[in-house]
Amino acid sequence: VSMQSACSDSEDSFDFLFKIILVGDSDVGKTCLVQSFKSGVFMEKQQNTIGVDFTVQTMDIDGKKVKMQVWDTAGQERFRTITQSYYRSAHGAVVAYDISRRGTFESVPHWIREVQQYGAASVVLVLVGNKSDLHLQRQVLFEDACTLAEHNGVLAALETSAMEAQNVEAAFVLMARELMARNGPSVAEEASSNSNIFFMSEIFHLTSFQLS
Ligand SMILES: Nc1nc2c(ncn2[C@@H]2O[C@H](COP(=O)(O)OP(=O)(O)O)[C@@H](O)[C@H]2O)c(=O)[nH]1
Ligand SMILES: [Mg+2]
Repeated sequence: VSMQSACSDSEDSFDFLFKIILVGDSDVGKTCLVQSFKSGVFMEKQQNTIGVDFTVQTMDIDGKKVKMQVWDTAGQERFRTITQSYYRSAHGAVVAYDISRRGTFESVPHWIREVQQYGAASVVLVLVGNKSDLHLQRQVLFEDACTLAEHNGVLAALETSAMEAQNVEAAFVLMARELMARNGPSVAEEASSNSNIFFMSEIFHLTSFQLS
């Protein structure tokens, strides 16, 4: 799998192209997260898109043009039957749960196993506790998410709110930075000195995760 393309002068040129998949139980807000990442807009009701498999978002990260191809499910996760091809050739996976529904957090190991079973061994995992705006209904401690992340080889854990556009971009940026670091030595040097990366070794020093 080639992650890095040659740079060209065309408008569609990019330095990196990554396929990112979203997994997690129904209604945790996966589609809203993609929507928020793509447009910065929260839409209350998300249709299950049929025919459209992914959205593309291009970002400028550390002076590189990074194209993120973000794949969302079409609601099949309700039956826990996401097709294996969904996982194939993914570089990164966002494993999402809802901080106000404990059951969705308890499903996280299942989703991580699916990614590890059907995806490449090198897939970068980021654990996202969505709906952080519902903190009054919180059923999952951030500390528990960190512990789970640490025990499952997950790059980082963070809490997001698609509704309030909190940390959504951060989740994708830290995923992209890690993938860039793995695929370009010059980028890795830059990235290691950047405080925006929160690896598991650092995350325990944070009680809340805030980028902007
Ligand atoms: N309060 C709150 N609700 C959210 C948030 N993200 C999504 N939702 C709601 O959660 C429900 C499920 O969202 P959706 O994106 O369709 O979940 P999916 O099944 O995982 O794709 C919808 O009613 C959304 O409006 C969030 O950050 N905060
Ligand atoms: Mg959805």
